[in-house]
Amino acid sequence: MILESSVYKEIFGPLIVHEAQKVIKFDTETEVVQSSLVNNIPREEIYNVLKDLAIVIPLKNEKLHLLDGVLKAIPHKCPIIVVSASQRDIPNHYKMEIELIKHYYSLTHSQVMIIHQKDIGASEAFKEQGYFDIIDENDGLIRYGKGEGMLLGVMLAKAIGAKYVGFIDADNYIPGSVNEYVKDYAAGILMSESDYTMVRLKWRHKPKVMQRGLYFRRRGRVSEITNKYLNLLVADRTGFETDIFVTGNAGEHAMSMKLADIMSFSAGYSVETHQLVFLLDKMTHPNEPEKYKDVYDQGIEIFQIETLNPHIHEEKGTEHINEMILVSLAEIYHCELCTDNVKKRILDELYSRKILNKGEIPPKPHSMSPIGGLDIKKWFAKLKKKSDTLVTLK
Ligand SMILES: Nc1nc2c(ncn2[C@@H]2O[C@H](COP(=O)(O)OP(=O)(O)O)[C@@H](O)[C@H]2O)c(=O)[nH]1
Ligand SMILES: [Mg+2]
Repeated sequence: MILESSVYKEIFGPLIVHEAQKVIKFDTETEVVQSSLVNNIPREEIYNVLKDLAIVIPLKNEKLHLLDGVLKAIPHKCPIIVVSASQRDIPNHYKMEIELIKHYYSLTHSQVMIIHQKDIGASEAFKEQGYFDIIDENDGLIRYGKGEGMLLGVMLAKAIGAKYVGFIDADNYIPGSVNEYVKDYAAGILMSESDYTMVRLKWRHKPKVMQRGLYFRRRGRVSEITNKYLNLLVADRTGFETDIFVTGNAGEHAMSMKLADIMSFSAGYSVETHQLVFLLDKMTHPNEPEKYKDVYDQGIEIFQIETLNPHIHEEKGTEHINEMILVSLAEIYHCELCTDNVKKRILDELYSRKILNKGEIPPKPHSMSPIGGLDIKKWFAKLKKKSDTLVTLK
């Protein structure tokens, strides 16, 4: 794959944030490309990474056709982990997902596991380790929420020995784009000089159906706003305006397990913004710097890759968009780095969009502490022993 070279980057403490890099040529071999403007990452190297890159698919009542396309597009060597929050009463959507996955496995023999987010064993395994951040007080099981599903997926990826974990949403209409996303993750991982790596994707276009045909939008409604305030958060602290962050809501992203171990996840839909806010907040001013010596020595590299494919996913309506804006801005509003000036501007944004009434402030997001300290072997053994929904096919 030929990507634009990373020419510009900004450094905040141990964070090295690379400017967006476009995919120039999707599939290349090992030939030398004579240009300092681009970076060639040969197909062979990308394929070598795939077996260590587990793909987590968070899934909630999506169309089965879309899940089918996503599964079939993920490269064969990547272990797949589906974390489902789909309904189990009539009609039992989870049962249909299992049927689909079994059929997929019988045709491909591609390693795959599926678990329901309300799995009894999964909650027992967390509780045994004293980890309650993910537990729902009402039923004692794991809470619903995208962030919670992702965290469960990370634990399963770690349990099966994956070195990297990437996330792909289940509601994607273009299987070919899914195939690209996984390889973009691998390319980012290969570009990194640190063991602490994150690769976030920025889609090139998001097509909309208009009266005169398809219109290829460059920006999404939510991400445009989130990115603006993320950049403002940094600018207000450093005194230098920036537009470095372009992936504040990147649902499609991957990270090394070493980074996942020290990463906090947030509840629900704010999870992607939370990751960046958490890294800015906690890593630029860590409470226990000695704990993060290796992180400081190596740095945390954040790549933002602009995909070749357009992104077409399920449209979930204005209410969902407003919810995303609210929870993403709430992450920025409540972080330690946020200044009074940025807080005021966030409130103005939310009031003018009528997402909040005047005088209200965004609810404080719920965050879940890093999982690096948990005993993964014990966790997995407990989960398997008590599980009532896990299906593993390999
Ligand atoms: N496991 C799990 N997945 C979820 C949950 N909520 C949403 N998802 C999935 O997360 C992905 C992204 O959610 P989506 O509603 O499409 O939001 P958006 O694309 O970020 O606007 C989709 O595949 C959803 O099915 C949840 O509570 N648990
Ligand atoms: Mg979606």
